[in-house]
Amino acid sequence: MFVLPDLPYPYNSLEPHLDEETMRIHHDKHHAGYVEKLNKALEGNDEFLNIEVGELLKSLHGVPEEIRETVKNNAGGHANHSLFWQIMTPEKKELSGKLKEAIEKTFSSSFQEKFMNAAMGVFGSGWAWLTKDKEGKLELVTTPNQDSPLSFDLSPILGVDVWEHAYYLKYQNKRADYLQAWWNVVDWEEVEKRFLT
Ligand code: MN3
Repeated sequence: MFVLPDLPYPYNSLEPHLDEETMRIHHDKHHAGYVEKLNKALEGNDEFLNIEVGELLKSLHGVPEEIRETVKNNAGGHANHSLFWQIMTPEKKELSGKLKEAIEKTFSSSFQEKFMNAAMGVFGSGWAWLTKDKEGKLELVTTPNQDSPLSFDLSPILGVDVWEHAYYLKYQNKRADYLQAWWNVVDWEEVEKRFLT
């Protein structure tokens, strides 16, 4: 069975950037819902309940067709949110080291602007990602709904949820304000760790 991971910090600890109520609903209702629906969809297909969610997303073609779309959406929701909680922190962390070098080499000095543009450009619900491929090459990608870069053989190392449920309570329709605030809670140490593994 897939299990909802605890938030690695208190619900209110990302304030004022991300508010407690949003974090509670987002984690306890939305993320929990993906996990619950994923387990339910896979009832009777136990071989898929005992693998990592990332492995499941890479092997969707093997999932019975009648549940494949439900599994894709909810496994994606589970994997995407599990990463999202991990790459945020209440402690201010700066981009540095090997990741900083790689980002500057790939995107020159305008990484943040390019990432923001990608996130602002997602029409409707979805995610913006910084990914690395098998050669370690960085790329900015966006996915609709709960699609995961893992399904395209890309490892997400940073991602931001631009579904309205991620920001509407505090920022209403102002996605740009949410994204601007979100940079303050990005855990660059964790992102670099993911880049180097
Ligand atoms: Mn979400």
